[in-house]
Amino acid sequence: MYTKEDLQRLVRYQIGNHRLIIVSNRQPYQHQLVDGQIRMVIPSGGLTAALDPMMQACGGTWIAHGGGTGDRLVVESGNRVMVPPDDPSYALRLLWLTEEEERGYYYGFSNQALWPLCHNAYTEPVFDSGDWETYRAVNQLFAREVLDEIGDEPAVVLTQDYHLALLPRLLREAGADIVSGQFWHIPWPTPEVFRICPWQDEILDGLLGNDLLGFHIDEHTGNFMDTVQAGLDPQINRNFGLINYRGTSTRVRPFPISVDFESICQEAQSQEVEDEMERLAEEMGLDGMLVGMGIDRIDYTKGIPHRIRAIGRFLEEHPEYLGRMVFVQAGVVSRSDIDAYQQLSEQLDETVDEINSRFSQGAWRPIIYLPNDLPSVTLMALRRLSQFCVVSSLHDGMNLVAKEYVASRFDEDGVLILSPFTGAALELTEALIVNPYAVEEFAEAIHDALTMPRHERRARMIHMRAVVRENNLYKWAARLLLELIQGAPRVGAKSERPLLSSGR
Ligand code: GDG
Repeated sequence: MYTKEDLQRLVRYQIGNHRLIIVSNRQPYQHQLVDGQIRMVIPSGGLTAALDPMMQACGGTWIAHGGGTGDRLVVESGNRVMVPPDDPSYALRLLWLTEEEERGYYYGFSNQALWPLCHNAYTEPVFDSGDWETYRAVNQLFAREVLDEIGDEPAVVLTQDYHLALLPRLLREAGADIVSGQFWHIPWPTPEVFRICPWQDEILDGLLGNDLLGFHIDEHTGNFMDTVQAGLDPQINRNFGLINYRGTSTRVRPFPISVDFESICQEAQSQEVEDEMERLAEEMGLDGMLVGMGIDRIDYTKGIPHRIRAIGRFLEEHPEYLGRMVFVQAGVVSRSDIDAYQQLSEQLDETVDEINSRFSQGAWRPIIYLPNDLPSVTLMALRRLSQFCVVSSLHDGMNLVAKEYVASRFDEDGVLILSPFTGAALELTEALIVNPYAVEEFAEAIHDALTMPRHERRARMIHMRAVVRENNLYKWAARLLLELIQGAPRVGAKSERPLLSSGR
């Protein structure tokens, strides 16, 4: 099993005297001003959940948008603050955006154009030229910030996700001594889908400014190469995953992201989680109940209404479970400034109400819906209290919720119901794989989960835990960094001085 220490060694000895810089839209630690007090908030989402443990292991600098109301009050010179607060191990450097910039770049082009474009979830992308111009301008702001951060030092820059598709080309054009990699956390669609984007060529050109471009799975790397082939005039070597374009080459590879298996497994066993399980069981009336659960950012790609409808169908088909089973849907509301997300929230409220009023008996209701940003101890207690967990994404790059569930079940119990349209389904083959659009099959999968014998649950969970333990987050980070370094031999030179210092 690959460990945090292995990753630290790799960074220390392989990256030479290069600085390690991560760039993303979202920051891993946000500061909010609440009643005159500064409160630290860990934003929910897969990207930060995965990369914070990596940065804690490696050190370096993470550049991100300072979107918290209290962020300006905590930064020191150079807009930097060391994080995490209780064990500072890397520097967070924040850049500021105006409301208008955030609206056009983040809520606009990133999340109303690129996000729906890359997910087959049937929400139409909105291509607004004003948003696009702002997206370009904000990518330039990020580029200036990166160049200022590295000065004339050599650096390994790992750009994250779809908010910053133009950044790598801007960095390359600046001529700095940068080895540039990018990880795309969401799916990449087929060329037929992507070509509706009026700025397809600029986006592809931006991404091909990278030395290395990573996706979760083969299908997305293949789709990306097909899109480049159809849209630009590149030379592509599919056997080597290599695209030559404008005189330089970009390697395109799959890197299935993961979780910090050991730390989740340990956290799940803590006394704090035991206490929280007792509290929740009492507060929600879960004692003696069969419990199912889902945890998601409330997003239309996650298939949440589909799973609520499947619970309804299950109760229709199996009325013997009335009064005996509760499904808890937790998760934080996100991007609520966008119409499609407001509509989803309304639709979810209605669907939950409808199922609850149809099936409730006395004080018992089948669905408990908690659209709140819950603390991780509560989520962990829910995972442990549940007989099954549902991940029913309509389309998902990977889905970390599925892997977190597996990592937390140190008791080798619990059933995972998983959509085949997640990257995770390729690894977690012992889950009950079910199409979220097929309501009858979905309802039967819930029944199967509740009636599965203990020995089968155990065998399946042991298998999935071995997969997540082996392919953990540190292995993901190491593979990504190694691939980046190996493609850029000049980085390998060992340095006598401490390598990735966390600040400047
Ligand atoms: C993108 C890709 C890819 C959720 N609600 C709460 C909360 N969460 C945490 C979960 C998990 C994370 O948020 C969600 O991660 P996912 O991977 O499921 O999804 P996205 O945010 O869409 O992430 C995805 C990922 O990037 C990584 O590459 O897997 O495919 O879409 O960690 O536990 N955490 C807290 N409160 C909540 O209410 N604290």
